[in-house]
Amino acid sequence: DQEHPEHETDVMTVTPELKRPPQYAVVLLNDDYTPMDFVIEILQQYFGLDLDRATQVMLTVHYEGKGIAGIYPRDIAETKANQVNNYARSQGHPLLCQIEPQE
Ligand code: NFA
Repeated sequence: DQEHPEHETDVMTVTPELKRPPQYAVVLLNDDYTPMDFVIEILQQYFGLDLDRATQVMLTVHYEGKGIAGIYPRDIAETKANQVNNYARSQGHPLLCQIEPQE
């Protein structure tokens, strides 16, 4: 191992991936009809953002077309996206939530 010092580095880079599952971004998509206040409430209630951060993310979605509400393991990301889509539909809003694998 004197001749192969990269083996130590391999251990340090591989081990953390065993502890942390693949991460997925829960992404909100812009539309022309969902009220801004409704999106802010979603971000606070489902993703634990405070009012200032929820407002920032809502405005990013509004002006850039999409924005990340939170990052989670796949099962949690899927559940949150489904809950948001179901709740938005139940309130008569077209807001869409999707998940994207994180690089
Ligand atoms: N674009 C929506 C509006 O002008 C607001 C909105 C923001 C919708 C973020 C969806 C997501 N009322």
